[in-house]
Amino acid sequence: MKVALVGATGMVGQVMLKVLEERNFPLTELIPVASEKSVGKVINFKGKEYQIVSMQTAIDMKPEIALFSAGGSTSLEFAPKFAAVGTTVIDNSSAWRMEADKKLIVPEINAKELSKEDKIIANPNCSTIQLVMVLHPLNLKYNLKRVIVSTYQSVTGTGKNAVDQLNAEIAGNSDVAKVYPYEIFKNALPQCDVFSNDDYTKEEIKLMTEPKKIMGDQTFNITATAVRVPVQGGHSESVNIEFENDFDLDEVRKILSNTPGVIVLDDVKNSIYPMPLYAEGKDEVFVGRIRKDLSQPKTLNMWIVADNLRKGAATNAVQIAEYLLENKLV
Ligand code: 2RA
Repeated sequence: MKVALVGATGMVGQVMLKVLEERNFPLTELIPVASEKSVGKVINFKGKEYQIVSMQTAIDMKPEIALFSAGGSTSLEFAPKFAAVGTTVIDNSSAWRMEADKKLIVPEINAKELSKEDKIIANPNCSTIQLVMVLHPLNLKYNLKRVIVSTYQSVTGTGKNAVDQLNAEIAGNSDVAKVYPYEIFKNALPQCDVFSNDDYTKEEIKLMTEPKKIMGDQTFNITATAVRVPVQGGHSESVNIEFENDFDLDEVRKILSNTPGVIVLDDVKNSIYPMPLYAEGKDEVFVGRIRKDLSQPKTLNMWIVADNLRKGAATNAVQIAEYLLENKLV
């Protein structure tokens, strides 16, 4: 099993290497791909050295799977070229997510949609993945009517340069390349990605469109506000959910506790709730502060936290690859 890793030197690429090793993914050959300036450099995977190669070299090697985390334009140009030689691409960018003929997959929810014919598979946006992991089981039981999500997103979602900006500002060094329009330390920026239609950011539009596709349900309404905060461990989300049907809080907690990949941390008397500092490096989606919305019936508030580089990106992509393998789709 040859696996290409496109974007091997990026933050998500590095986490994918870690996850592939942790989960003992049965690859026989790793083909790391990065920008031309990195070609020839060596990366270490499971104690073995692999040379970074060019995109064309990787395509010519015809890997069974190509894990992409290299941005939308690179994926638009090269994913079809891998697919043309028979490679199945799992792409972390937003390039293919909303294409009608491309699958947008969170394995715990809709992996069964996958077939041998799917040669370019989209990994959802990180803040979407952690949201739908919680919305899906509750939707099945109580029928979603409307969702309001406000996110508090880690700087790791923007990349290494953003982490460097935050750390430099914490150290009092303002003479650092600015990724954001403002200082991020001691601040909260109500802008994740660029502004787009109707004064929503692209991040908010992803949160308002991807969940319906993944869950196969266009019947509920969703609105989002995405905020960048000076945090590194993961994304947090405050979520208000109105259902068509009434619910019982204990039953909600039980449903979520029994959902693979979700951990309920909800004991406010002892200040037990999810936090990015403790979610970092873990693959689960943590949910807490589960409580009735006292302002209206059939409505719930909750707090959802996950490491955006792991379940929000690398782990979800590797889980898709595992599903393809287990079901002989590659
Ligand atoms: C972010 N979800 O957090 C986006 C892309 N990783 O910036």
